[in-house]
Amino acid sequence: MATKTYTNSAELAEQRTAGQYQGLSREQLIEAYRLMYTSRKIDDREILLKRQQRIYFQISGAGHEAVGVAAGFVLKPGYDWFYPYYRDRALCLTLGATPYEMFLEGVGAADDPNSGGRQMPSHWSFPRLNVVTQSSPTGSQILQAVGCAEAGRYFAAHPEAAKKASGDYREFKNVRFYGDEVTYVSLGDGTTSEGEFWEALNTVSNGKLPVVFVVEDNEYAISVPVEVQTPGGNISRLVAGFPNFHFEEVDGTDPVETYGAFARSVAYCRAGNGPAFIHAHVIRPYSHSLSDDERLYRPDAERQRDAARDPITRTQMFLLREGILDEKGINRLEKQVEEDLQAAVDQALEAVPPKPETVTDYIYSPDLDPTSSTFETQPAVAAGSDGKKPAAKTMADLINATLRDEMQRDERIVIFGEDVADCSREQYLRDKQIKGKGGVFKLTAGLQCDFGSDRVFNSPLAEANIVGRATGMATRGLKPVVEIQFFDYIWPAMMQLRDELPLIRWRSNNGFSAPAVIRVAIGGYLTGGAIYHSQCGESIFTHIPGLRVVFPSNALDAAGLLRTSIRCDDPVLFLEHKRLYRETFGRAPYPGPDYMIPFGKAKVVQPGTDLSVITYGAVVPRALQAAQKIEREHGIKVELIDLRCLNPFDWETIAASVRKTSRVIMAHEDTLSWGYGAEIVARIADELFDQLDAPVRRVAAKDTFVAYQPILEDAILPQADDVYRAIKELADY
Ligand SMILES: Cc1ncc(C[n+]2csc(CCOP(=O)(O)OP(=O)(O)O)c2C)c(N)n1
Ligand SMILES: [Mg+2]
Repeated sequence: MATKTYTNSAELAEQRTAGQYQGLSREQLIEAYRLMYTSRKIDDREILLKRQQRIYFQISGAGHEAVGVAAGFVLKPGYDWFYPYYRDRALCLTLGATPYEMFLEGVGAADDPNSGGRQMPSHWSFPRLNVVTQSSPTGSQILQAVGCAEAGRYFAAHPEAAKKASGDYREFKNVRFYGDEVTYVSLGDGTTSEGEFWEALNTVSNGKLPVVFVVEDNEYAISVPVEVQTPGGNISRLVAGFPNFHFEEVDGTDPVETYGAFARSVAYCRAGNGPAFIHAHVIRPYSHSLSDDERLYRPDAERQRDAARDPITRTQMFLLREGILDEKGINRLEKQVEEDLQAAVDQALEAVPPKPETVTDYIYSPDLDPTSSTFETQPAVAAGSDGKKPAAKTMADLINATLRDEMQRDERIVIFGEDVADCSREQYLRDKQIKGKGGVFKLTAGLQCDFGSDRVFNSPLAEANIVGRATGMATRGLKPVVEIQFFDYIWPAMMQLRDELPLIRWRSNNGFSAPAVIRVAIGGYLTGGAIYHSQCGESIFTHIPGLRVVFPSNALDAAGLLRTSIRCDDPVLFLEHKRLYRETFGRAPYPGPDYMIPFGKAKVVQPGTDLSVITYGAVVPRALQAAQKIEREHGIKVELIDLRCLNPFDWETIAASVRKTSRVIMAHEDTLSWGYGAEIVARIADELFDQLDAPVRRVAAKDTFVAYQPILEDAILPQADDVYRAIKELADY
């Protein structure tokens, strides 16, 4: 490993970079070459191994080596944080990852520290170095890096919050922070076209966050050249207007020049001045990956022009020219590297593959089970102020009260989202000119006033920004409880929700975890909500392994399940039905600051013997109305089950009820086809076929959108009458 050059202030860095070779010693320059050469030779060995079918994929860092080594010389492993994309092999080597560890990922070994055989090679994850698990979607790492930097700043301001605590996720989440750490994030030129890149620039610029952005510009995104991605062809020109940045544009095939750019940039960030942006011009001497043939879209002349700038040969020539190494020295160094790599390859090819029975390990926390009795407590209702019965409160009230008590108990909780703050212009609050907003549904009202603007704040109007930052924060040990204003607008965050947040633990083989809570206002029956304020769609999220999905129907359950969501060690999608926020149905007094309901435990709303109705959310009161009416009119006794939690769900309660009644209806507000009920009904058909006296029925929304005109909305969404009719038909079957 290289001798590290730690730059602690802008001044020191400037002194160093002003000297010969930007302050790099001759030993460091030799070490730079050794690392760059090692990186290139690992790629070459992997290419050979792929051709021999000993590994299954290859993507190289060729041409990008000088950037990685320069960054690795300036930044500190295990201190700073790293979100490096797949071309950053040289960076990881410089930080302390070994060639053997890289070959382990290639062969997909059980001992692969990156992912235990779960991810392709070059998808870096080295917990000991603070290299955070990386994925394949281009650009999804950037907002997480922003959240990571925000968490570092938060812990510096709230050191008490970093302490361990027992009884919740904090027991299993070590927090490390130093106060001046910097977060590195890199991406390719093509990836600057992703919206999340711009959402990230927005937040680091506004928040002056210590993030070093590195665009490794090899002028191609697979076959698409840079001018198609970047108007004018130069990303530096486009981002130049963002305030608070330190900008560098360098020849990224020159390790010395690039080192200088990193030294100045990191010093700027570390001193707390704001973010930095390094635009490094590099080359891509090999095709995009082994699945690509660049000769199909790049003529020879262009490829030869690139080859003339190859950082390996350039650096070799530089060492010879400067008399730092002679030819013999170069040969000796290269021979040693190749011998070491041979040994690493031989060892990796002997490595044991992971066992098939481990495939479901680490989808969820192995340490804390939110379905366990740890999360089962009784309500502790305090008497009203006059000693009388405490007042029943709405779901909105109890969610607000639960957030308040949890924030009091756990200083790691931060809340952000669109409009969730009382008022971003704090002065108005201080002067008592205004009362404050606290959410479009007022669920977070008063929390900014009570806990401060660094714990409750507005995000930009960008949903990926909310979930991506939350993921980065949760990875560092914070507990973000963020809000998506309407379920209908969750989709810009879908990449983060489907490919990132719930996968962090599994894909890193338990190296990292991100137990964030995403609160989402969902559902219709609004008379006037129309298409874009009324959708359901929960089954899209219950289809994602690693994500807990909760959907309470009443105030008490919302309080108990929200607390479990916050204290548990898994990511949770907490769905709050807008129509139920202030409904008379299901109001309850506040159940106290420790009331919890375990996940995956349904509630039998009403016991019955003739027929089971399984439902959740806003259909619960509608089904209850139907069940009461049918008992009055026909004496049919319905057992009504509120699932409350959709992933995991309470199969035992469903099965026990079906065994008892032999007739079952699955009812939900979402559309019928491919809806949540399909899974439940399929399982009943599979496992309880012998118990049934009638076909399994479903009541759900029509397979269309929720319309504005109330007559249409009524016709589209399932009503109490629809449930009533289904019960009658099935009872008569
Ligand atoms: C969101 C997403 N879209 C498409 C892809 C397929 N893909 C993988 S790499 C790549 C090109 C990336 O180009 P660039 O950002 O310039 O990085 P480079 O590979 O050139 O270093 C594409 C399109 C992907 N991985 N993720
Ligand atoms: Mg590129």
